[in-house]
Amino acid sequence: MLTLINTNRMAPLIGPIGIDYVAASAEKAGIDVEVVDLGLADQPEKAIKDYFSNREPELVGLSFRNADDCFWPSADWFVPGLKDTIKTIRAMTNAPIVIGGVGFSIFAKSIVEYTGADFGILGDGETAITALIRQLQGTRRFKDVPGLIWRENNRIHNNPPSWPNSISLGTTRNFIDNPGYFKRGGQCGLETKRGCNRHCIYCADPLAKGTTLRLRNPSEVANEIESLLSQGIDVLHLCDSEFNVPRNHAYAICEEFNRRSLGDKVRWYAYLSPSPFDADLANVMARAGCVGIDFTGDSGSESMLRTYRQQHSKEDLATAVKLCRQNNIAVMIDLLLGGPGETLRTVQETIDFIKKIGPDCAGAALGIRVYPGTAMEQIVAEELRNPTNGNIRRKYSGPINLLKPTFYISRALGERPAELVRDLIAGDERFFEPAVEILNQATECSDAANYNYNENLLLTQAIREGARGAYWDILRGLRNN
Ligand code: B12
Repeated sequence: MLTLINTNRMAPLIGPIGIDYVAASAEKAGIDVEVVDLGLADQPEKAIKDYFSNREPELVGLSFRNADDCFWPSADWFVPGLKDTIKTIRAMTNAPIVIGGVGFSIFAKSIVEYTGADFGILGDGETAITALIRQLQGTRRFKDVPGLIWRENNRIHNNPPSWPNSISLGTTRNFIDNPGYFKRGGQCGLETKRGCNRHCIYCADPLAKGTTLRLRNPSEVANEIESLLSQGIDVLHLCDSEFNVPRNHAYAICEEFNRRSLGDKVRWYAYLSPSPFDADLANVMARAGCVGIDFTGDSGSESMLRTYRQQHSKEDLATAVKLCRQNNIAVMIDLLLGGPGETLRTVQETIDFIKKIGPDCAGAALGIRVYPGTAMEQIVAEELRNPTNGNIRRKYSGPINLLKPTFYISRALGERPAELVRDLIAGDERFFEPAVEILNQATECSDAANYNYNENLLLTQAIREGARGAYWDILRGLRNN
């Protein structure tokens, strides 16, 4: 038997859809699966102890979604909590422990090392988990399990993950309590594809999800929506890195939704790149039920867009906003301020530009979380050779350790970059402002301009009172009241 444990308790709660997919795949392979959901448990430690007091699984799988909250100056780090959870489980069972999940996959080997877990699976879990169980039951040829991190002779080995050309996932979505999550989280998720073939300098998605685009059959995706609808879930957030990459797949998905008139029954949100995005795509998305798009805008300065290796231009952003307006789609632009080469002038240019093109809201995130294996890591390594480098922000001391939340904010923005950005925003309520850093502590931000969803009490309360939708859209509604 396989026991899968969800470790993500961040409120508002997000359903652990990775567990739904992995569990469905293991069950299809003939493995008994049980799920322990710490996200829904009042007392997680007690839930673990109660469960293992009368169960002895062959393998315990932990799903680890967020390694940290990726938000400066909060910089909340969850890896030590994962280590504690593993300690609690170890005290109750001798079963081997494997960790998976997107947060895990970014740092796979380091997290296995740090937590003392037996195994980890980098990337897709569906086929890998079955392969691992079969090896545990048989010849223990661990090198045959795709993406497996494993220990032998006091060394930790890591197998290359497999990123198959296409993926087929379970559509019944009945291993986790999706209705419970819908009630507490405001929206549920699903994927139409995996992987991202772009090269943005800061992004961890290619590491955790692979660079090969793996598409799902549109009819399978629509079946999944119908399963969720039958559970009473009619507000969704797609979990693709960028829904419109590739554009024609997004179009085909929407056509299938339209063929089944799903647009009349569900409202959904998605992350998109500002390019490729055209009138036909905007129109087919709106008809298919899309009510809100969060664009990876990054910047309104052409030079910063090139630095980030984005493929879109400022004009693409302006067009994207216009097309959303024409199709009644709420539009959010996510900014990433403070990257290499950012100055007061480029920030000013960005904020002025966003004000001019007028999205419904814009997230003014300040500070780039530096991930190992990205181009940002190389830039930081290069810059650290200069002893006067002042671009790194972190809450820990000692050598730079990218497993811990480590951020980059261009020192050209001065000692108080958040204040500078807030001054430029000048109270424009469409912006979610960066939090101010006070004496190395984050301010308690409890207003609707707080765009960190980590333990966001205002959001949690709004959802409890019936709000549904993407978090930015719920917060936008609160600000407009
Ligand atoms: C969509 C999304 C959101 C949506 C979620 C909407 C929804 N209804 O689900 C919203 C906007 C709400 C959101 C919020 C946040 N997000 Co987010 N989000 C994503 C995104 C794009 C997809 C996540 C997803 O569901 N993927 C699909 C599922 C199926 O994949 P999966 O969970 O990885 O599972 C697979 C494998 O990992 C593995 N697996 C999973 N579990 C297990 C267990 C075992 C045992 C095994 C073997 C395998 C395994 O198999 C699964 C199937 O192949 C990812 C980036 C990405 N491309 O993944 C970021 C991402 C996960 N988010 C991230 C962050 C930081 C956050 C926030 C903390 C931001 C904030 N400060 O507010 C919050 C956290 C919210 C919460 N309560 O947890 C980061 C985490 C980075 C990190 N440092 O760890 C990511 C990676 C983005 C990034 N690159 O920065 N997010």
